[in-house]
Amino acid sequence: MAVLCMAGLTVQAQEIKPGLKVAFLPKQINNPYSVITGSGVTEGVKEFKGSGKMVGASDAGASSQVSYINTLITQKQNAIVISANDPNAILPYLKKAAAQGIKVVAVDSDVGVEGRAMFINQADSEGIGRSQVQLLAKLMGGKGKFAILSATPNATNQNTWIKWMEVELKKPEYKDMQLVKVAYGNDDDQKSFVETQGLLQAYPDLKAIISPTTVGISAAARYLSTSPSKGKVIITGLGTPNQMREFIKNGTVQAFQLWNPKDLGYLAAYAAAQLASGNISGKQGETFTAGKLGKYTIGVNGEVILGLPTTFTTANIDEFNY
Ligand code: RAM
Repeated sequence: MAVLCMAGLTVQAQEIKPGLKVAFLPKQINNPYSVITGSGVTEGVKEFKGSGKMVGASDAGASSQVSYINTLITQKQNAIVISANDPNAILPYLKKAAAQGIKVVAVDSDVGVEGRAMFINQADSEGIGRSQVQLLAKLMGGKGKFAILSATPNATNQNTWIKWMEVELKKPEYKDMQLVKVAYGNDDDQKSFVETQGLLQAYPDLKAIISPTTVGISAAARYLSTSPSKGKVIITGLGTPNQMREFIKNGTVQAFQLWNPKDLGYLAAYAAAQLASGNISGKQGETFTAGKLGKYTIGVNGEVILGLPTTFTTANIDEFNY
């Protein structure tokens, strides 16, 4: 950290060391959401003149990230940016990485405080969970049966959001809404598609499916778009505008939400670099700059929040391209 003296003021400039090796290990490599987040990581790494890469398995399996972490340790990466499929499965390996001086930053789906120095969260988890229910209630007219189509059963992010959905659902205004089932599509397109079909068959009077995963919501919308339930059953949740555009345009989906995954990756790359440069340690109250996104303050348990999610409808979907 250099100290600059400007007009009598002492300012601490956070210089990022050149040549830092930053690896991004998403939940799965072929998920369009991961690809967009990865492009944000790459943009950040280029700006601070590091070398970046994205590695990972094509499935979101509980232990599929382990061998990649081991390889990144061997390669002596300066930082690992990771989104957890199953925090327990990877914790010992992340501890090993940290013991060798590698800075670990969780992004999107936390690995737990013991496994990382910081967690870059897309938005406040409570806010995501509650606003998902608020949107669902609006679309359902506050009445009827609905199911959740989630990602993997141990995904930290989806489980936290579902917990907050359940808290929100206890409010009296939702008394006529009934959650009948939480199904898991494992962030696998085909499994999510089949689970959607199963839900519609098992609950013929199902009024809505809420899927807080970009893989689930797009598979569910694809199933619904050619089924007799189109226009009758509501699908909402978290999706990317590019994957959901056709379903908004053809009337299968009315509204869904998301943040900008590219900004999320960009912010995580800067956090990793600031840690690896020794400018921050991940403690609450520390601040750091993240290029064009500006200044962030580290919150409780090393958490940093990107910003607010957006709701996409036919009125604004064409303003977004990711
Ligand atoms: C999927 C993944 C990811 C989640 C998004 C909303 O792509 O499960 O972790 O943040 O959906």
